[in-house]
Amino acid sequence: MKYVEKVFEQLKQNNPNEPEFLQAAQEILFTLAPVFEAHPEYEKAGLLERFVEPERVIEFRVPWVDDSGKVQVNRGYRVQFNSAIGPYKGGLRFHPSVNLSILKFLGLEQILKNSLTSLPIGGGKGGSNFDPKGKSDAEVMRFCQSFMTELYRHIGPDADVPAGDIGVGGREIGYLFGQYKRIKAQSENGVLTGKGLSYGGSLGRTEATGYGLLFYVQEMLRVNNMTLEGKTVCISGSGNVAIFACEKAQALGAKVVTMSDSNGFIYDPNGIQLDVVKDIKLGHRGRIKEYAEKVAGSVYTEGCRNVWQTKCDVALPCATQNEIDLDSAKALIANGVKAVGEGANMPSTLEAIDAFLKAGVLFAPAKAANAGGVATSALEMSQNSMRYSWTKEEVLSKLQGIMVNIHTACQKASEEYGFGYNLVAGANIAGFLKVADAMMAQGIV
Ligand code: NDP
Ligand code: 2IT
Repeated sequence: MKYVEKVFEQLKQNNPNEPEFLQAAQEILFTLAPVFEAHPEYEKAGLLERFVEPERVIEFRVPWVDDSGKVQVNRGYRVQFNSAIGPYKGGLRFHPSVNLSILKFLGLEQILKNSLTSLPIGGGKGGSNFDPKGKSDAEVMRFCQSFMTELYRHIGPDADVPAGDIGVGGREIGYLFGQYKRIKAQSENGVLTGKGLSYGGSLGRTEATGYGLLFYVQEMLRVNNMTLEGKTVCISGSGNVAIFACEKAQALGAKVVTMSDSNGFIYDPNGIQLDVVKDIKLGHRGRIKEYAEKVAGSVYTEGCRNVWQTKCDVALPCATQNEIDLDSAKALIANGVKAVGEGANMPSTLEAIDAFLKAGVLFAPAKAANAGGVATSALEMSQNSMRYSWTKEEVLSKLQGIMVNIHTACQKASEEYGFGYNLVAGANIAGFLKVADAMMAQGIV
């Protein structure tokens, strides 16, 4: 049995109840097989067995009191997966579905994504099964304060630097930072990223993941002699990533016709009016359904999965994991989709990715295509260390350079290891090689 197969079999036995983690590991491990053939010393060093095992997992109780005076208890986590190339770095997700399987899949992806940025950040992820939806600001604040009262002892600007993810945006980062600073009585603003501009945040971080996705997709289309100009684009989600993906897609001349939330999706044949979406989602945390009530000619459909039945040239899943299954992929392919760019983490199932690649659809995998968010987080850390800040133009121009470089690295690694133009394999290999080199240099730890 090949090394990667042996390690994957063992991983399945060790983690039988973690389907998302195994899914992410399977996709990564099997594209790494040629790397281990070229580097037999990696197997001797038990590199892959160590790579798939988090360095540390922290799980804790998060008690808080709701507005009615009732005690609520949630579960908090931080997965400190790999620190070979820098402090653990990765977002916090607050969503009722959060469990260890989901955070370990996200943490594993994050190691390679962070490596691809070429910046010195290791991989981590955390969060809670707390649901911010429908909670008052005061409840969210009390929850964040309780969460940080445990988390603070495990993080720090040189140890582990959390940021946002689903359910964690500027409001939550503000409350988390306030509590960290209060406990530590130190001005360590590099401990979190995604901060407000008045207390150490970086210009461009809010837009970075969505804009970065479009910079990556633009480059992928360019090397395949296409552009976004005049293309019809379907986007899922209507959160941070989706909104700024839409903004940049429109700026590049595409027509975005869908957006969604967990209840359903909107279709606007005239092109989404983003100011209306921003008003609904950023203005008052409303539901996407309201768009159809406000914009004539648009339609709302209940159920978010059906969004992928819409005819489009480019699909940008920006909501959550496994939102494109094989049936959705088949529908997109039948409708003539030319490119898929993953804004969300692991939005396509393994079967869906396979179908896209076999059909010759250009496919930009999440760990490369959505790396702009964490890359800009690392730029925020740099600015915090320098006690200086760059202009928005400077940050976005660095971001664009990073995204183009990631595409080049993915293409090069894929071709070098015999996969042709396959950005899934290329992202895994290019990301892994740097981590592997650092792990080999640091001994058996
Ligand atoms: P937000 O919380 O801002 O938005 C999430 C969006 O996705 C909302 O529209 C939400 O709808 C929808 N959504 C969430 N869960 C589900 C679900 N189970 N089914 C259907 N729709 C769902 O999060 P982000 O925009 O930050 O994150 C979106 C994706 O991008 C995630 O996969 C995240 O890991 C990834 N990502 C985020 C980065 C960042 O910088 N923020 C960086 C890189 C990747 P509803 O409001 O109804 O829940
Ligand atoms: O999945 C991701 O890359 C993020 N949620 C962003 C992490 C970060 O540290 O900015």
